[in-house]
Amino acid sequence: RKIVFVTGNKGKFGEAKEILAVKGIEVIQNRDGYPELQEDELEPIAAYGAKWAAEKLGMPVMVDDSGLFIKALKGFPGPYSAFVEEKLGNGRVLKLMEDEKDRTATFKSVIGYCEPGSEPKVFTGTVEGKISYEERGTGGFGYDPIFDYNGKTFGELGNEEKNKVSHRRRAIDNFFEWLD
Ligand code: ITT
Ligand code: NA
Repeated sequence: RKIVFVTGNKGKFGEAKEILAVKGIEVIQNRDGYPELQEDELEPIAAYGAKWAAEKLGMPVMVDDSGLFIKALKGFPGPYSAFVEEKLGNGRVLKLMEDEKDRTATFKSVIGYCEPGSEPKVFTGTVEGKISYEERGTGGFGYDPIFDYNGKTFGELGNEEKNKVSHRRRAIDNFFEWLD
């Protein structure tokens, strides 16, 4: 089975490719993008994007809309995670969190999947962690160096370890269960 993964994010693609290879699914990256709705929730963004891209490409398509939801910041950056990562970066997020005692945060990944002529499906995965006090580790991508999971940041975990417990892994497991 082959699935086109529409994403411009190399880190996301690499992880999905590794996770799905174990399940015997080949993923092909397409970097053409899709219109991202302005919504408070990731689910409708992923559903709309998958449907749009499936019809455009005429092939089964998956997308992954993800984000970091920080409790003390009322869920920010959430659906704005890509914008905040690009414009502000991890250092500025840590600055916002400077005086916050509650470091609780949730990483969330929503996989949108659609076959041409069908309705899109969405599959969610989350992982709970804490925002670290400084950036640690050089692995992964994006917010990984500031997301502490049981004492180690995702940047300090190897790819293999991150892929066992990550939001993306959990979303892909749900997706695979449905595909099967
Ligand atoms: P697409 O082309 O797939 O949309 P993107 O990077 O724009 O790629 P999103 O719109 O879903 O992705 O934004 C999610 C943001 O959260 C983005 O800055 C990612 O780098 C970051 N992110 C997502 N998953 C992550 C993970 O597993 N570890 C660290 N950061 C992550
Ligand atoms: Na994006």
